[in-house]
Amino acid sequence: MIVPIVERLKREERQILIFTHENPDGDGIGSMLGLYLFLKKKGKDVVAGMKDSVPYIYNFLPKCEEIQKLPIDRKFEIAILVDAASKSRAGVDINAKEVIRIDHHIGGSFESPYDYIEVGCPSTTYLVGEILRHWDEEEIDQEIATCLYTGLITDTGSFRYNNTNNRTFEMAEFLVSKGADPFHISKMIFERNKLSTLLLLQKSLSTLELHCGGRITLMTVFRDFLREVGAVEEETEGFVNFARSIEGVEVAILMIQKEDHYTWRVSLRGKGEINVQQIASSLGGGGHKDAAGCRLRGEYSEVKNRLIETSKKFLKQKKEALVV
Ligand SMILES: [Mn+2]
Repeated sequence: MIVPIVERLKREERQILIFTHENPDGDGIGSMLGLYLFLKKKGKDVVAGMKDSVPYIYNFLPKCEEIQKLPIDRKFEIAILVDAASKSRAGVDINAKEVIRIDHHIGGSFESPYDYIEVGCPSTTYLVGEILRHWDEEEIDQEIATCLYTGLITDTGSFRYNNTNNRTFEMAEFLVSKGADPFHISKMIFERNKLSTLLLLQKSLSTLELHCGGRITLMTVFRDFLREVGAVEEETEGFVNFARSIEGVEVAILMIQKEDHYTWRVSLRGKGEINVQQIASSLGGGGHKDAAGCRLRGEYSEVKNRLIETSKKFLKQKKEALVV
């Protein structure tokens, strides 16, 4: 329901915090900034914040330098969480009396009666776009459109994934009519690679393993790789898609080793019938049907085997379901 959140934000006169998940992607930052810029134009007292700094590939986004680093030592009356299933995904404590969630992830917690959640939506920026269009289409300018378009293309893999449909293109058309420049935005995100990113990809590809007759692929980014090529963790964005791109792959897994060498950030991507969100959630994570993630702790081979065995189990279940 779009009316409650729009009416609520129109009425709000206190300071509003907008925040997103840690390791932010184009959709998280795009939704946060798009909403932030619009609310500012409407005269609202608004702060945008996240745990991490803005990743290099998104540093072209308008006013991204205004994003504050969380935690902020202040209590907010109201906060808006975008593109995350629960406020714990922020990676820091959020000191807010009330949290409203705008999101398209499966499951997650309901934070407020004003939540605007639609699981079938291509991106959270799509939902923010709907809210702003419902409120005041005239106020959507080139900067806001650029932020929202960014989330739309990053979450749909540049209109390639199965969340791409007529609604995706209708929103893209609208945002382009408001000044979003598809060529410029794609160039800024995808055509400014650092050499260190390519060297990191080279090392990571050398770890590629195929399991279950090529239906499962797994790649690892060890902490040492980052040090050896002078890269940072955010440069691994999109690596998992190389593992998924191989013919016949149904589940692609990327393991990223954290600073303690014992914690692993895991990305899962699906292709076809399999629902990787179920795999992730059985391991304490979450996400969407084709893109999900979780965090695991343990020795490398132990965590790797757990991921492969769990994926196998879900592939087997899928096969049995098809036979029945
Ligand atoms: Mn998203």
